[in-house]
Amino acid sequence: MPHCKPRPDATTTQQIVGACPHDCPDTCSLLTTVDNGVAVRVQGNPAHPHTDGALCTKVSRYAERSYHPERILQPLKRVGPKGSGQFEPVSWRAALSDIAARLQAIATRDPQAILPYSYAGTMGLVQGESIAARFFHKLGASQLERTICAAAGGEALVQTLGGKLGMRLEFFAEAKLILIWGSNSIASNLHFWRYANQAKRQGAKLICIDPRRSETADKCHEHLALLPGTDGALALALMHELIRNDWLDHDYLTRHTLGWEQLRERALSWSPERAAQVCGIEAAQIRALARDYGACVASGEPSAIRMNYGLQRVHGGGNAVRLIASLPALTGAWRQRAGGMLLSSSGAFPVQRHALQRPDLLAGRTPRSINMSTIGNDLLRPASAEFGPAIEALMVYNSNPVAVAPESGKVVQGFAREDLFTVVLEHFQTDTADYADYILPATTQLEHWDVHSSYGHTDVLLNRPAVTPLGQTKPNTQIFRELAAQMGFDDPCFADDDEALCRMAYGDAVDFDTLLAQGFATLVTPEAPFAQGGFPTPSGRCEFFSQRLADRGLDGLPDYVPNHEAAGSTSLYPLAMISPPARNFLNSSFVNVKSLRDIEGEPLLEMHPQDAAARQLPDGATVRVFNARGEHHCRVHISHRARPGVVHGLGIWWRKLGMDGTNVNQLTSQRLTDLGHGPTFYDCLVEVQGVAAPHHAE
Ligand SMILES: Nc1nc2c(c(=O)[nH]1)N[C@H]1C(S)=C(S)[C@@H](COP(=O)(O)OP(=O)(O)OC[C@H]3O[C@@H](n4cnc5c(=O)[nH]c(N)nc54)[C@H](O)[C@@H]3O)O[C@H]1N2
Ligand SMILES: Nc1nc2c(c(=O)[nH]1)N[C@H]1C(S)=C(S)[C@@H](COP(=O)(O)OP(=O)(O)OC[C@H]3O[C@@H](n4cnc5c(=O)[nH]c(N)nc54)[C@H](O)[C@@H]3O)O[C@H]1N2
Ligand SMILES: [Mo]
Repeated sequence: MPHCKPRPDATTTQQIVGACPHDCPDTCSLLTTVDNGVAVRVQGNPAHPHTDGALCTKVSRYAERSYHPERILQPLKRVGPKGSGQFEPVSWRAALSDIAARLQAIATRDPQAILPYSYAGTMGLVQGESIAARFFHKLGASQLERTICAAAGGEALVQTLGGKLGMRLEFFAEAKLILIWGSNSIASNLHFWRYANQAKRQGAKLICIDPRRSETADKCHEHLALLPGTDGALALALMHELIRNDWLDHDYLTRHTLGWEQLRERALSWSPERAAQVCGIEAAQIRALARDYGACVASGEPSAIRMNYGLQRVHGGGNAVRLIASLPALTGAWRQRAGGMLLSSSGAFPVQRHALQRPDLLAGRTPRSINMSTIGNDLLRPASAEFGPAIEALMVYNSNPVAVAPESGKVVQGFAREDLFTVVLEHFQTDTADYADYILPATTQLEHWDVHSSYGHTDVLLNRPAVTPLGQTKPNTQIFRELAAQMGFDDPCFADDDEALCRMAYGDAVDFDTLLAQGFATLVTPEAPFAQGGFPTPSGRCEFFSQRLADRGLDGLPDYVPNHEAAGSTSLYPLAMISPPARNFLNSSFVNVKSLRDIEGEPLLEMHPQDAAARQLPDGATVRVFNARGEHHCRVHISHRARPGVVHGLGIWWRKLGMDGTNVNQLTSQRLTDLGHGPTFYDCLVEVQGVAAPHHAE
């Protein structure tokens, strides 16, 4: 731990402006107080309008995480059996030369047997996708299809609106109706909630659409607790009501949309009664929602939708997002800056990906792609003509797949392969690092340069290092630079330093001096992006009908696509389980920070009193949650946050910190979404039984 003695001498205290690196729509501007070379406090930057001087609980503990006594500060080499977590320290030189030799030997046979595995442990463009991407391009390694979070919804936005674009965050404050759809904003999009609350205080109505009665649902005027994966049916019934009552903007529909006649016909087959049956709610609730949404057409008041990725982690997630993203075009809500919808703003950022990642280093090779959401299956696949070589080496950074990827039973089996060579770049000995041959110690956001875009607002942020790297840690970029040198990759682009990479990320599109001076810069984007149409689709219209999808043999028109594992479809597993984020963790990050873990307590399964009574489960009972893929033990929490038939296993615990060395992903499946090849974490049926208390030996 840092020595935190108060230092009266003000000259030793500095404040450094940085950026929160986490996978969250908020991308906050951070102010780190550095006292004599030690970061003692991390706060929200009051000068950044969206951050407004406030951080979530977890990131306000960022210094505790960086100086954590269990932080990995030197390279480690495996000494015990795979997965046993036994390591010994090794020098950087020995580690890198052995890793390079092992990769080289595989690459000589077929570099596609090597797979990078990374996601958004840091969202930084430099530590996320610069030198590492160049390294794997030069090597000719397999490419990773990065689908684990937002692939279905992302593709749905592209096919419907033409890009990951939507309302500007700040204008939600002026809306008169806000539908918060598939999002627990208070837990996972706190800085949006601030604007929604402002709107609420000015008389706006807030409606939450979520199977779980979340903290956000508690604070909204209405809550529709539909069954998981039924949002498409709800959206179609809303359209049905908008059509029947003529709550439509005909001029907008004619000028700025494609496929209205066909969509209209489909929606007319979705009466509120039909949808109510599918969604497990009352038809009257659907009519009331349509009345609220449709009222804005006559009154001219702005209606806004904040979707989040929670609703697209099911089989029909892509189609559901296509339907919801279509709604503002029916009512013409896009005409106003406080109307329309937002799922992601990331498409607004002019990131110079080619310059950062240098795909030209592939030199004409076209390696295969492996979907990160099916890593369990793919690690167990033998070589074949269709698949190519078996995966022989895995380089993991910015991710904890053993905890976060679906169907952990298979993932663990794959990582445990004795013939798999695994290198993990990490801050901590995570569940994944336990299976590494080498763990390489990486810097945290307090110790390196980076530059960030956002998927919830439209500001670019710069992160300056606040302190020097702890112990022997190095930034991801530096680790891959040194590995490239060991492999004899001498292209000059491997020498680009991190500050140069930060400048390169946006080229001339963002003024770097502004970033250096204040830490953030706002993109110039239209206030109401689709007020006059101008959708960046092939037709220039909001595409209800997508020729691009039809050309792929898919339905060109969005529809309700039922879950792979629809509620009520089997008596063996009668409960639908969703596993949304816990408020004090960020995916599996922060689970090892004791002060935060203490708030979350232990892995819990929220269950409705009726479902608990049917199973004679008292509150706090230890239960076994199971299906054909596996079982997970945790404690049941009887709670009105759950509706009958749906249980919630809040995520994502480290397996080794859980009750029986598993987490909820022991139960989730590797089946994919309708669009984007995404995972279906919330499309998962289970049964729950009490576990007898452990027998005490006398
Ligand atoms: N505190 C915290 N913040 C986070 C994260 C975290 O782990 N912790 N994760 C971050 C990440 S990686 C992401 S991608 C973002 C967004 O991540 P999201 O997962 O979208 O996060 P939430 O906004 O919590 O939204 C999930 C909500 O969707 C609900 N939901 C589940 N299934 C359905 C469904 O079928 N239909 C509908 N309508 N709702 C459903 C859940 O009950 C939950 O309340 O949040 C980020 N922010
Ligand atoms: N059941 C269930 N599973 C889910 C989800 C769910 O809702 N339910 N959500 C899914 C979603 S939306 C997502 S986005 C994924 C998230 O999955 P991941 O992207 O794997 O996210 P984390 O679990 O936070 O793991 C990130 C790891 O990166 C490390 N890290 C952070 N910064 C750095 C760095 O600078 N360098 C290096 N080398 N390492 C770093 C952290 O220490 C951490 O262990 O999980 C998915 N899994
Ligand atoms: Mo995510």
